[in-house]
Amino acid sequence: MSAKRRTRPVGSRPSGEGQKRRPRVHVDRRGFLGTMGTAILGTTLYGCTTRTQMLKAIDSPQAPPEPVDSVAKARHFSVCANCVNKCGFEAILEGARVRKLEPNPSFPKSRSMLCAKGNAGVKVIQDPDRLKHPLIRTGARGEGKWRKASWDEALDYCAQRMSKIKETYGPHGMLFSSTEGFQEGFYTTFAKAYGSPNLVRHPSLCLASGNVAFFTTFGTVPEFDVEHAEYIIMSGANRMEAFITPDTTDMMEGIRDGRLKVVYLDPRYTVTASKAAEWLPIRPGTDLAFYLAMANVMVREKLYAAGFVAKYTQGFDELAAHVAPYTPEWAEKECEIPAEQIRRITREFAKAAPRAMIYKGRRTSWYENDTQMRQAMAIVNVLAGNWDQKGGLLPKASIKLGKPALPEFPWPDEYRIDNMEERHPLAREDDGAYVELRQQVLDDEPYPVRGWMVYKQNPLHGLPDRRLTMQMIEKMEFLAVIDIVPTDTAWMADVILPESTYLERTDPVHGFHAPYPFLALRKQVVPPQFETRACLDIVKGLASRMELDSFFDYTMDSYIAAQLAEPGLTLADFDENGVWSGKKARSYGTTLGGDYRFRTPSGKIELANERFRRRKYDPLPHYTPPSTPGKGELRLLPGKQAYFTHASNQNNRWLHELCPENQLWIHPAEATPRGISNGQDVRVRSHVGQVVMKVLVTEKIRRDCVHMPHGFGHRSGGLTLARGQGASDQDLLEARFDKMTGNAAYHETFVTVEPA
Ligand SMILES: Nc1nc2c(c(=O)[nH]1)N[C@H]1C(S)=C(S)[C@@H](COP(=O)(O)OP(=O)(O)OC[C@H]3O[C@@H](n4cnc5c(=O)[nH]c(N)nc54)[C@H](O)[C@@H]3O)O[C@H]1N2
Ligand SMILES: Nc1nc2c(c(=O)[nH]1)N[C@H]1C(S)=C(S)[C@@H](COP(=O)(O)OP(=O)(O)OC[C@H]3O[C@@H](n4cnc5c(=O)[nH]c(N)nc54)[C@H](O)[C@@H]3O)O[C@H]1N2
Ligand code: SF4
Ligand SMILES: [Mo]
Repeated sequence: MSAKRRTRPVGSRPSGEGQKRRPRVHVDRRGFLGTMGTAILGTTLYGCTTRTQMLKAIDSPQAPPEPVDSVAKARHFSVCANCVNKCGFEAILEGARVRKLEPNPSFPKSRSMLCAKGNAGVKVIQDPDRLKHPLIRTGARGEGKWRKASWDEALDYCAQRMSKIKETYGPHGMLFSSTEGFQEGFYTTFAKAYGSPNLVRHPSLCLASGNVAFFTTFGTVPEFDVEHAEYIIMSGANRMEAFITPDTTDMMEGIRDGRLKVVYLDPRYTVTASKAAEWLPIRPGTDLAFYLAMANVMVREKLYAAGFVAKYTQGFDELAAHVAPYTPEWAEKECEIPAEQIRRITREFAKAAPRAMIYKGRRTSWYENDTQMRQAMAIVNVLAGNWDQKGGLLPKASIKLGKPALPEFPWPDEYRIDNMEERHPLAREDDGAYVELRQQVLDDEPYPVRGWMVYKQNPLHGLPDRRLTMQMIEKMEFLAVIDIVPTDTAWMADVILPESTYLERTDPVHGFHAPYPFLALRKQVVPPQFETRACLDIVKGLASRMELDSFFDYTMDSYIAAQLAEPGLTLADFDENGVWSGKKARSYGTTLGGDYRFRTPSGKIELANERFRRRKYDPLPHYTPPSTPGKGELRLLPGKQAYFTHASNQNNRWLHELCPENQLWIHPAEATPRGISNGQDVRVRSHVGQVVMKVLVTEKIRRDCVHMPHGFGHRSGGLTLARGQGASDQDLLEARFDKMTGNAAYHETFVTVEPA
């Protein structure tokens, strides 16, 4: 074990979710599709499902509604939780039953959009497979033998086991992991109160590298004013299928109205590619070359915003010298986009500036040099002078909320097992680096971790190389999962704690940044079904058994009251439409003009990155070519589908019927010589695993890669619809990560494909 070090308290670094009948609310096909918005209708799921299947699914009969009192009509505004976006909706009830979810047009972020997943929220409550009461494992791990337990019994069991872990291995012997959600803060409070430094969240599987690159350039992670942009260049940010509100809607409307040109780079012809003015089928892993060449052209042809650069930025001369060799002709050889096209696009982009942007994207867990690539994107934005301008990049604005006072968290007696401070000093320490953390746990390095609690996360599907996650699970003396359905990870647990779904809970008030700061309330629509509880009640139950009550000296009501006290609001402020906002418009230019000091070492926007330099990284992005495939190998590119959120709703009945399984996309020129024809089963092999799945032979993908929609191939015996359908990319992906931030690198795996 390493020498004991006294470290700062967990979470101390602020850096860097008698009845009359009334007419039935019948959810017919038109109704279901009508609320999904144009973005979804544009989403033809290639090789996923047929139109007939889709209509059949939408027409699926529901249980007949119970008779209701026609006078009982309440407005149930709340907030979707089926993905990170948290769109607003209004629930239509019949009696105690949720019949339909409609978009809430007053919700600034999502307006009249509620996607297929959001609509299918109705089936989240009604899912016959959902977790209904606490379960304690009786058989071998993964055998699927459980006994139903009371909450008292399950919480006693967890508290005893967690206390035992603390006694035997110290508080750092317990790992807490979670993915974002409005109640996640209660869970992380519990983890810190317990005293473990080992809390790991989803950002190192998702957006850590992009956030670090933009944060260190601008001193904040900007918002992107897509609504007012006229020219957007984006790399693989598949906004028409991987939704981000309001960007998806703003982009759709901008294109529809002819005021926005989108240039989209992706080795795959996605739905976003189909809506873009230009699709550039870039060679995978070479986007950095493209952006360096853009910077080269802007500097050489003096297309950059010279006044802005002189006044607000630092490092221009260094950048100019750095990008001099990165000409479009050089880039053409790397990314296979003609030099003249790069030059023309750069000129158009500069002309449209400041209403022009390089869109950062959200999932940036791509390659091992991802931070450098995103830094180049940030630099091109700086050269365009779009900072704090209409149609450009804006500083994040928010409404400050209050919080009940908490006691101080205990000092952990060990440092984090993933040693963020030394390995990834620029990434957010509290979020951790999941891929490396898993390896450290497997190696007992520098100390053993033998307990793991998982909240709202499915590590067997979220992390690359499932085998390693299984090994980590097998190492655990205690594994508890808090979820709403029996996921693959839950299936391996010792104890499963069922949370009430988002429709059954009131959550803390949430502050949003886009399109302008506003607050929203996720308000309980129906009471909790079965023996389920909200996260706050679950962690309170644990805390009270472990003498940690002082961290939870509040109820949901008093917590919300403390939040609202700060802006001087009450719950009544949300009555009208579930939303509160002060000034209903974006602000521009708040950081410009005066003596504003950017939160960077130089106090300016940094073209040459001083935080990087201080940590001995290159202050400017150097190009490294992508890794090369072995003979007959193709690069595996995972990605999202419009109907699913990661691995979380393939078991939702409506969504399952729309698309029961995933298919491997392969170009005909690669399929034919391998004797592969459309629809057949193929064996896909990587250096760490293999799967058998159906194939989609399509010209919508470059020859040098294959694509596999993420989130399928479930194995849990509790998921009756999703189990055994399609294959999981995590069986194939290697445990690679971005060197600077530790963010997973999901696009660094090569596979072979052959008929099965
Ligand atoms: N190969 C590959 N891997 C990826 C990605 C990829 O594209 N390809 N994407 C990455 C990205 S961007 C991210 S953000 C991560 C996400 O990784 P995860 O967060 O693990 O993803 P999900 O599968 O959405 O898991 C969320 C879990 O929360 C549960 N849940 C839903 N609602 C509730 C609730 O109210 N309470 C509780 N307690 N649980 C709830 C769901 O049932 C589900 O099991 O995955 C990453 N992993
Ligand atoms: N429907 C739906 N919407 C979602 C989610 C979801 O699971 N489902 N998840 C939400 C979350 S947490 C996130 S992080 C975002 C993710 O949003 P995105 O990042 O837009 O989603 P992905 O599908 O993971 O995008 C990866 C895209 O990059 C392309 N790509 C791969 N390699 C390269 C390359 O080298 N260069 C270029 N230019 N492109 C490449 C892939 O072909 C793919 O189309 O979506 C959010 N919205
Ligand atoms: S994008 Fe869809 S699933 Fe995500 S919050 Fe919005 S409606 Fe819900
Ligand atoms: Mo994500």
